Amino acid sequence: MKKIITYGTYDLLHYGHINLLQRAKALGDYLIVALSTDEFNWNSKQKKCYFTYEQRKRLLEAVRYVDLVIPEENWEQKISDVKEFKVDTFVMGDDWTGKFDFLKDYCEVVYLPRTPEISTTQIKKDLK
Ligand code: C2G
Repeated sequence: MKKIITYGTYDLLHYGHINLLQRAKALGDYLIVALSTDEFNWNSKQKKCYFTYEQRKRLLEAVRYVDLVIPEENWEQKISDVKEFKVDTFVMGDDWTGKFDFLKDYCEVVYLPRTPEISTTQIKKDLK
């Protein structure tokens, strides 16, 4: 069974996120999403989420491409996650290209093109 992992905040879940999850799952058989906790978002990514971790987790668990949701609590957990879950491929959108190449010692690293025009920031701006 080929296991894929990806990381993110996934707040105000939108079709750009779904496009990423769909393509990530297509690379294997089992997709793990490491979902940024509220504390990690606030302390390390300066992101204030609209939905709480539990709400964002529930939304992701309802997505057909997602098999497991685990918490992302810090920047340092990726290597141990890859080892613990026996991950074959790490996937991120290409806004992160190169940033996680250190994982190539442990698994395949794939950066997928982002979906243009849509972002949580844009949604919040438009709603204003
Ligand atoms: N994404 C995308 N297209 C968009 C918006 C987002 O493909 N229009 C992708 C991002 O590239 C990322 C995933 O969807 O792979 C989740 O996006 P965010 O929730 O913004 O994740 P981010 O804040 O970048 O967190 O340790 C890694 C970080 O947790 C990544």
